[in-house]
Amino acid sequence: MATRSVRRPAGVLGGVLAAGAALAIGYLVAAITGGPWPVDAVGVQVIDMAPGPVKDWAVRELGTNDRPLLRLGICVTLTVIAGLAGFIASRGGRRPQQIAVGIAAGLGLVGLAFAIFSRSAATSVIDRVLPSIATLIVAVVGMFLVTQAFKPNLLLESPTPREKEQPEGFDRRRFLITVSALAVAGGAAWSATKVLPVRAGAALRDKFKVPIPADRAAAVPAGVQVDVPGISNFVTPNPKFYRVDTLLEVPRIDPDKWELRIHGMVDKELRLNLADLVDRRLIERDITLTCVSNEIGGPYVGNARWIGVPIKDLLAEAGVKSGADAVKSTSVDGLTIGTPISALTDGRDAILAVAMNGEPLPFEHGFPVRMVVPGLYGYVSATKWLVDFEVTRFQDFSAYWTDRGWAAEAPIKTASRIEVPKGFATLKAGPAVAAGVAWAQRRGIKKVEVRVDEGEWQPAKLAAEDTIDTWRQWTFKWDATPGMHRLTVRATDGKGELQTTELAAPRPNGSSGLHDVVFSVE
Ligand SMILES: Nc1nc2c(c(=O)[nH]1)N[C@H]1C(S)=C(S)[C@@H](COP(=O)(O)O)O[C@H]1N2
Ligand SMILES: [Mo]
Repeated sequence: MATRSVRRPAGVLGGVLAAGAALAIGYLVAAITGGPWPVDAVGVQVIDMAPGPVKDWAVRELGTNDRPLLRLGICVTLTVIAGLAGFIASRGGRRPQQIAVGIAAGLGLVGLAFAIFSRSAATSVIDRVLPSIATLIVAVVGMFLVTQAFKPNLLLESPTPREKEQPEGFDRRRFLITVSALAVAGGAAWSATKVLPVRAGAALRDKFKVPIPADRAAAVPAGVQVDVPGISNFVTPNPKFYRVDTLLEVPRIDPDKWELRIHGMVDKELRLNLADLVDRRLIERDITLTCVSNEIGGPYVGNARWIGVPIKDLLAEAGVKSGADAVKSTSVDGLTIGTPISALTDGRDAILAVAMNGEPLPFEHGFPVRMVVPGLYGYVSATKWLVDFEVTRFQDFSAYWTDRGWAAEAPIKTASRIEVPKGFATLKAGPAVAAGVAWAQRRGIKKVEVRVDEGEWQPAKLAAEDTIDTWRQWTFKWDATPGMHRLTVRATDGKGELQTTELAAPRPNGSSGLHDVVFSVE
């Protein structure tokens, strides 16, 4: 029959648009409430449950791109299922219609369940469920309307005998109205999230004024930045700072509502709001952060000027009970990080940071308060969106990444990276300059050496040192002769210890081995 060929694609289109409108409207409600978009709620579970090797692969191959890809994958999966539901509905009749609406309701309920149980930054239960409830309602109503275009239309009629009296057919007009309405509603909701300042965000961050630290950092010495095109900025601009976290949404905490509880094995529990916190002695320091997931030569390292309260002051105020050897810190989304108390009290500049490069912390980097501890990889020290700080013992808990096969304690390994030339570049023959960075936070960098092909190690020229907690740039002049060449770099830390050549993958406690680049000279 003639209409069959139209009905089926129409059903699929209707199902897809119902899903699209539901997801878009859910996204808008999530933007307004700060609650989790159901897609993100599912995504967080995927992240939490992904086996280590899969996650390592995603971080390595996709980097920060794994976030949009994960969202896309979930959206596509949901939309395909909804399209299938629409296809079923296009047969007309009670059963297919029930199945289609049932599938829409089922998907919506799954989203709601994930929103309730997944890690999320939403603080109130209402915010947590509203986006999924909106999604659920639009999905069910949308799918119901789609089914209404396909005859016989018996969804709301019970007596079976009447089924025969109903004409088979396709209500084209009704279908067009429905899909147009879904497309417009979905499109409008999606556009609204782009144009309206709905993410009450910016305003929240503007509420907080960066305080003036009592103990300022010295000016960054002249000569820390080498003048070679293609080298990193010595101070990483905030928008370029690498980012590693395990949520798909970015928590947006209201600084007026933020509170930190310092408790556990302490003499006196502290509860601090943001004003209380910055009312204490503030220090300003340049500290280079590094991620344990960074591959040899990888990008997950950045250097910033931070302002914050020394953690040792807060611990002294609270009074650490004997026997405690760890702090378990928790972020607003429930992620936990374990840090040795020794690293927080041995005199290094471990801080609860409130500013990054002269601004309040960007939302992506932990606004309003995060930890920064020189010398430890981020996953054991740099808790963003910090809300809870418990003095405890390593043996009494295990943190988020420790549960996923990463070491409980992880000092940063000495590393060096070639930034110029890039691998597989083509250079002109003649005098050439290579350049890069090296880091060994807490120890500093004393020497960097470069090797051309299998030649002798030759000293690179070190740029000025800022502090032992920051990375250090270097340059190396050499004479490039035609052909394929390889440059390899190695660093020696401030204690005189050479960077290890032993090859290690990031898991469990950081990659090691020498970085090299291969390129051709013409
Ligand atoms: N709340 C929270 N804090 C977190 C993380 C996270 O996933 N969630 N990731 C940690 C890791 S693995 C690193 S390397 C640093 C990265 O900080 P950045 O994103 O500001 O560069 O933050 C740490 N703090
Ligand atoms: Mo990390």
